[in-house]
Amino acid sequence: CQAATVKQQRKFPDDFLFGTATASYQIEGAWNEDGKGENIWDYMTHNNPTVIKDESNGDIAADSYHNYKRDVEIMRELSLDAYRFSLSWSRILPTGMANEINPAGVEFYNNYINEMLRYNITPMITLYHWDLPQKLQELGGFANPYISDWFADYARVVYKSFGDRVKHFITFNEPREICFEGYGAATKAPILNSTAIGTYLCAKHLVIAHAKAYYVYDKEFREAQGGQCGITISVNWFGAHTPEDEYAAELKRQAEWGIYAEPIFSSQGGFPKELSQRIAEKSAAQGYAKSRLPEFTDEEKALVQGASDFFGVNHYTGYLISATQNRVQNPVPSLPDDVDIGVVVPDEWPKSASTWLTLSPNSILYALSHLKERYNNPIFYITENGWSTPPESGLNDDMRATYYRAALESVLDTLDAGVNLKGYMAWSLVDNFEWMEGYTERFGLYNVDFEDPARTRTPRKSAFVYKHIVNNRFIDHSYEPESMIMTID
Ligand code: PNW
Repeated sequence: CQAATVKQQRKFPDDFLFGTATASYQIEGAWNEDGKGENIWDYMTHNNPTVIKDESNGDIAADSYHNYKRDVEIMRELSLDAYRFSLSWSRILPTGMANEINPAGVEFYNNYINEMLRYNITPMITLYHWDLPQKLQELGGFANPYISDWFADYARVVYKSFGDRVKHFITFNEPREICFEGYGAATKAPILNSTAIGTYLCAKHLVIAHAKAYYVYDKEFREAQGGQCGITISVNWFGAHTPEDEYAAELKRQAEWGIYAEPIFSSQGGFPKELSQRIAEKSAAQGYAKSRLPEFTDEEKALVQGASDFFGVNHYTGYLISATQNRVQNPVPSLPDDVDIGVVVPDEWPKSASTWLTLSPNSILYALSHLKERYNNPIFYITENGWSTPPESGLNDDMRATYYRAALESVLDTLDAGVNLKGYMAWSLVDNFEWMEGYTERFGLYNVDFEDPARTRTPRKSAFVYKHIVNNRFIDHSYEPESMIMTID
């Protein structure tokens, strides 16, 4: 019918950036080559291998350190406009401190960037995607307020080395996963499990570190380099299960992303109000002299507020939040106990290979419309979005193609709703080390053969589907690849 045809022909703007994303520890390998220092994932996986589901690690991973030219060739096969990747801090600064730069590390990233630029692919750099130099962890990592100075010094080296050619910098990938999973729980390195205050201490120090790195760019480099500096926050959608659950859903949103977004993007600055109040009340009842959530000084609040040129959003899924149903026993005290809500996932939402990831209809539109209203429509990039399959499903990944088409329809709805969204990065270019899940879950548009020393990459069906959308700027739901042979257009 007419209406359906019109909908199918909705187009992505010509200047909309389509790309894919990866992270250093998940793809590079070469963990101790050419002067790279040890990071917290090297340390944890080597000293505590059983924390990873298949007891694997990123020592070799997809070996992108030696395959970077093939990776850029894949970007060309996919007709990508952009590529988001992260830098390994300890490859550039082996001890984490800026007094000693590893020239081979800088050279590797120069080669990688120059190879992308040769083919007109816009590089987007993430400075920190979870692989802290181990030496800095030994000093407390994000629990030490000096992390903000160490990070700003590292950022200066990065802008100075690459900013002549790279115009998009993202300071941190996913503060929630760094702070809650790494410090407040034990589900990411450094598995501190400091449930009472770990998340909150890290949150404060991390947003200050972001702001200091932002101002290094703003004051020392922007004029000469003319780029942008932002942050990527994981924003899944948390909707109310029933109208009575709206407050519970709001608390959950504040605990998941508001705690990092509000200090930077809100007009008043500081931590989100309802969450701060809840933590203060619980802390008092638990006998603490002060709230477990540290406050910002006025000076810190002013430093952080407004310190970003764009809002990077990693979005994968949605959940329904209930004040009463499905509540679980959490450690006391902890962030989950402070929030104390239940999560409902309807049975009809298709399931991926990851426990946390279902296809939640329209979740991109819900999440980004909410952020647009709350934070006065800043520039947004979707810096990650993707779907996992089990290793045995190989190159046949119809469900990933279904997921990407649904997600990109939601992106079109989001553009129609007036959200200032400038690009979309699929997670991920190739299969890689999926953190605590090792190699048991695959996110790649390309399969990687991890048994093969060459780590051969082969396109999945979804790679052809994504390429077709990128090339044609619309979503053809009936497109089927004619063969599985990929070429460069
Ligand atoms: C992201 N959640 O993490 C990371 O940035 C990637 O490194 C990772 O490989 C990818 O997603 C897939 O997991 C997330 O619980 C971790 O909603 C957890 C969630 C979302 C993203």
